[in-house]
Amino acid sequence: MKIGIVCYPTFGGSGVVATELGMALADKGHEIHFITYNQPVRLDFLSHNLHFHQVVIEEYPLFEYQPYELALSTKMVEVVRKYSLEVLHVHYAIPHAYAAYMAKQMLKEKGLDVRVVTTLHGTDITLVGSHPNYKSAVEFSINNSDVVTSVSNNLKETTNKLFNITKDIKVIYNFIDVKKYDNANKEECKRIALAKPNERIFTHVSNFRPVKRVEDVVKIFSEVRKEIPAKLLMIGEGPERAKAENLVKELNLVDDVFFLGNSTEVAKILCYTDVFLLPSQTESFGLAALEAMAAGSAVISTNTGGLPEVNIHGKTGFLSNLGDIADMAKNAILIAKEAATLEVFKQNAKKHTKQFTLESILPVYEEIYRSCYKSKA
Ligand code: GMT
Repeated sequence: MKIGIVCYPTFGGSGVVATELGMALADKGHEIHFITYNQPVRLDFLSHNLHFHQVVIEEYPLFEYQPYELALSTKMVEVVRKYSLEVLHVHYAIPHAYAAYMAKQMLKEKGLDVRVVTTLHGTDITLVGSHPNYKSAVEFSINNSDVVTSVSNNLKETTNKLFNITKDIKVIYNFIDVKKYDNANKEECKRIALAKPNERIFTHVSNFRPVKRVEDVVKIFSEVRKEIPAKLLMIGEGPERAKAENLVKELNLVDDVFFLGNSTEVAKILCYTDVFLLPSQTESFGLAALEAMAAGSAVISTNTGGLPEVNIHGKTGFLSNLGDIADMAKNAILIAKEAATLEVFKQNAKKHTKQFTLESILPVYEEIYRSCYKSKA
């Protein structure tokens, strides 16, 4: 099949899912065209079935804000026509579903019928999409997509609560290529480079936006550190990083907390991890937690959004109320203190990820594209 994929090319989870999906589809012989403003960070051009079309925005002094949606829908029309694409799969509703609707209408005028699949990822619904500034446009573009999917049951329920949705939303969980995270016998996983043998390694990976509550990560670690020798790895960049670094200094943790910035080698870093910390305000799914679990880390998270669908309380880790630092620290210590307990949680976490494999989720997306093809015939 010939499919256009539209996503944010950055380190965010929606871009990662879109990129991994596109690469896996190309491996299976489908012709995949990424349409976005930069090459997606995890895009690896190993397949001749993969193409990237850059959306270029010309700066014009009249515009304080450049009209990205216009350039994006124009590029979608151009690529669909040139490569005879049948489906546009847009990840993250804002502004992608809206731009896809416009492209579809423009193509209709030229006698072409492209199908639009919209995948809702989280903040496009919860924090941004439902804001009065965007709500009508987001609702309209969801209802006018041919197929709508969401990455968790919780996100589906939330979407139906916040908007007047007339379409059925199909839940398709996020997935990972578990092979990429399987560290058994991996030579490069030399945790001794970061921690002493008696120290536990805690990790947080995010884009350091306020929703991730990175200061809570530091506070939890500070409590843990009082009880057990440990190190904390902070992976990612974003607006809250400086606050987290200041807190680390204030709490005298500079020797135990490392800020490693953005990384394209998350799997390598996760191989050292014992416990992953994700105290988010909300998380539609928590792909970062799933990646950590696949590498064999237990997870301490909040119980918000779709996190309970990924992190199983008392089995793969623990869930706590938002902001309950004491409870998250207590649970982290319970997991990490004794080697035998830690090992049980780590193994459970790894096993649980078998429900979210690329092999099981990819055919579900393929079936959706096929249904788009069939309904056109
Ligand atoms: O979490 C972020 O800040 C990035 C964001 C995105 O859209 O790139 O992630 C959302 O989509 C991911 C992939 O589906 C989910 O795993 C994340 O839970 C979700 N983030 C939030 O809901 C805050």
